[in-house]
Amino acid sequence: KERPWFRPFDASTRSFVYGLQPRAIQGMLDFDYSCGREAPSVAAMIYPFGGHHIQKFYWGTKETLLPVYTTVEDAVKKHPEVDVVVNFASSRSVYSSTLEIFNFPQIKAVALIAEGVPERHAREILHLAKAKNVLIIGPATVGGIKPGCFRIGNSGGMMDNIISSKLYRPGSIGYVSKSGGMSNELNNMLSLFTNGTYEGIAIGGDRYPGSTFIDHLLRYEKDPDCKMLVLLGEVGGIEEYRVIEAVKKGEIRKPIVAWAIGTCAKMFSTEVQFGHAGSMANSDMETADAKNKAMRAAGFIVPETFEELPQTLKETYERLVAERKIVPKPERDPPVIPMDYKWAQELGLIRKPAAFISTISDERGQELMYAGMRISDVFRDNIGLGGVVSLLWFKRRLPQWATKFIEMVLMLTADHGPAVSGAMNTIVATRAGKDLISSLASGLLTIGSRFGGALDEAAAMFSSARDRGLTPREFVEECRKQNKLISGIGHKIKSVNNPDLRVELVKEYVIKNFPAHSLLDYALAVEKVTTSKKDTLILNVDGCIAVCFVDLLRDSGAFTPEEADEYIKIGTLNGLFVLGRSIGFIGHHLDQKRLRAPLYRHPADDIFINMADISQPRVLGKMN
Ligand code: Q5B
Repeated sequence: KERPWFRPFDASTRSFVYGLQPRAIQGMLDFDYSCGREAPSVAAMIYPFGGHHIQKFYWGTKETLLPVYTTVEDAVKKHPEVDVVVNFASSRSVYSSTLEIFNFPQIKAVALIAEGVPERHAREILHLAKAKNVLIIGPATVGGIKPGCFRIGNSGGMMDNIISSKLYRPGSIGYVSKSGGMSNELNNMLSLFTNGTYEGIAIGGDRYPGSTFIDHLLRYEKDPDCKMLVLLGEVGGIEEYRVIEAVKKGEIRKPIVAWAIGTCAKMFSTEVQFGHAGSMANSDMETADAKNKAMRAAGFIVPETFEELPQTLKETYERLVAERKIVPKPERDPPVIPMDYKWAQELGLIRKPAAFISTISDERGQELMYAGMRISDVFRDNIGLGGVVSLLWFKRRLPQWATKFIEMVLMLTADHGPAVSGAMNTIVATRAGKDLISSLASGLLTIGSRFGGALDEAAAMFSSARDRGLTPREFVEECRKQNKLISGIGHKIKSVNNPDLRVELVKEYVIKNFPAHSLLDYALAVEKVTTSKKDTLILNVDGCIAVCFVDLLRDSGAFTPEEADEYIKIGTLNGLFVLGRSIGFIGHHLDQKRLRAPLYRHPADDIFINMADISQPRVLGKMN
């Protein structure tokens, strides 16, 4: 239904918000809910980028969805009931977006929030709005508020302010000011000294606002539900004089309390520019003092000082009540508005156990931290990849001989040719058309107790045997009796006569640099026993790295015995092979891509296919 011209907003007003402003929209919806509105005042958002989609908001304790359209045309087609746009477009795009909005006659009011709109654009918008009979509020404003009905964007401040200023229900006083901040002051004053705000508009502080004091005061004058007017003017401009004219002509008859801010300007020896673009007196009549004097002379109710404004409001209101022009309604209890979880948390009102605990890194501060070490210090101290692994895996800085050992392991295990199981799978996956991550994952998933993933078990088996006081021979015997292969022993192609030089390098480094290497010595004694049976049963690369790492954990002085045991138990050591070999798997993937290698199909003659053991196909259930 059509609203009367003097009442552009009521409890059924529906609006579009131009721009992605989830916080402001949530604020509008919370206000609506507090007013007891049936439907949210925001019907949709308009945002030219990112395509049509929907966004989720709270409606009280429940959730609701709002569509996002890319054009005003689409939004208008879908929502013929909407007649207000809250335009959050920036100063750069507010002109073009407002012109786009003007193409649709169903839009009767537009609030322009942007600051710094070029005056030429503001004047053109103003001119076009007049021609099209569209009410413009702003630019450079929070907008305004109609208690119990409609809130423009962030007007009225946070929800606790809305509730304490009783903006969830209408009062009887209509005000107009320039500043959004002062509007909040007025809302507060009116809630304390009168029955509250009926409607409040902040026209914005620019020199060419889309609507001025007089436009809104004439509306309030006509609106039978608005009983008393307040004008909060300021130094600069002559808009207050247009209101004086209207009062003089009898166009405004309702009692009007007024004050022009900026009376302190006379205390300065030079002309003062206050916060707003238009708040500077260019002539004597534009000073706040001159305006207050002229308004008083015209019959406005003007206090002597701003501090007296609350008392003046109170007296005027009480007179209207006494004259039965205002009949205060019984107060209703303020609505309970569910508080946003984040906000309640910021206020320290609620607590919740965290679902996750993390103790190794933190990116929330100014600088990324690895186990308490700034990333800039990681580079300043040149701790290398081994140092980073020691921070992120062990949450401590290990001595250089240990970090160098970690780097050595990563370099040694980086690759062992294309024929090993993991590289093969990476290559086959790549040739089947898989991407880098899938091909790498295919290779990594091949790492197991026989291939590359024997470190953890080797560490556990060798240290347990040694800790239990078994001689190497007893250990080998025990495994044989249990029919158990010794993890870390044996290799497909390496042997005593064809030694694995990687293992030789590790041994050499450890013997030279580690403070102690008792488990390595024990493993080498075990190797002597196993290779005496078969020369391929050498201490392999997995086994050698594993026992040396146990020596590192136990004898570096950096770990307690309990910590050392825990790292073995929780499966840390296979991580070394996984990390190192990822380098090689990625290399194989890139290699195959570069070679444009086609799909691989294994030759069938290389597979012995035998179904001879299946005499008859098995039939499950009854056959007709
Ligand atoms: N026998 C590695 O097997 C391999 C024995 C054993 C006691 C053992 C095997 C094994 C434990 C797991 C392990 C890591 C499968 C290997 C790696 C990374 C790599 C790979 C690359 C790279 C080799 C022959 C005879 C049998 C067996 C006996 C074998 N292993 N006895 N303890 N551990 N090791 N994996 O050669 O009496 O004849 O029946 O599982 O440490 O993965 O380069 O390729 O960098 O990528 O096929 O180096 O040793 O030997 O299974 O035919 O056994 O020796 O019981 O005895 P083979 P099999 P018998 S490093």
